[in-house]
Amino acid sequence: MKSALVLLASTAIAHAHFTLQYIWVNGADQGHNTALRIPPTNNPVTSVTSADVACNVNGQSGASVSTVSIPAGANITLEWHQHDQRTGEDAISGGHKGPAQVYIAKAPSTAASFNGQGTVWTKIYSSGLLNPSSQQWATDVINSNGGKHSLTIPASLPAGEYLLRGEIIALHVAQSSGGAQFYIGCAQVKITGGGSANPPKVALPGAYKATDPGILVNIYNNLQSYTAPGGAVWSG
Ligand SMILES: *[C@@H]1O[C@H](CO)[C@@H](O)[C@H](O)[C@H]1NC(C)=O
Ligand SMILES: [Cu+2]
Repeated sequence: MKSALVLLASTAIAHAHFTLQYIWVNGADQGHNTALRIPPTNNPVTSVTSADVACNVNGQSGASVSTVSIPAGANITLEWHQHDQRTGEDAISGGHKGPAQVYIAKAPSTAASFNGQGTVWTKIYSSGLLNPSSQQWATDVINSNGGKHSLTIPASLPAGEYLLRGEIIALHVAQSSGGAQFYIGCAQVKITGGGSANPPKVALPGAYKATDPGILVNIYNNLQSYTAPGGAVWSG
């Protein structure tokens, strides 16, 4: 009995991955999995050249997924968890350290029919190594905040339907090529109001290389600075 429990516990640790499970709009929780393209498992993507880098496994369409309305300039919160719902366990297991980033891509027509492929993604949020002396990462703050982190949708973003892509990169085994773990979740959103900006865009896959200093990196060697992959944040 005891050894079975130990085995169960170690299995849980080995699979302590996570997914994006909730989106909040101006402080209002939209509900579990609402407007989100749900991957089949909580496993990370590890190949930066895979089409799954855009919106995770099975993430190229969302015909049965709703699209949530968001006013431009709104405060959005993304909430991540290891397992379904808010179980009370750590949202992200403590060993998973790294940056959180958010990108947005305008759909040619509906968000539900958009595959997110091509040079379509604008980075609107990035948080990485926050305190080198304590080695505090964005993931540590998200974990202590119940899996949540917030950002502003730029007010000048044009109205229309978009994919909003949250990403957390876990770097605990990133000292080996292919070791970085990309946790990705896409929400289908409809931006209302907005402006006429034409923000810079990158392709995902495309913008990330396996050898980028933010992807192939040893975080256990008193790292003093960290450059997340995908270029600069555009804030409108
Ligand atoms: C955004 O909303 C979250 C959750 O309601 C809140 O904690 C945070 O302070 C807000 N951020 C801004 C910039 O208003
Ligand atoms: Cu994991």
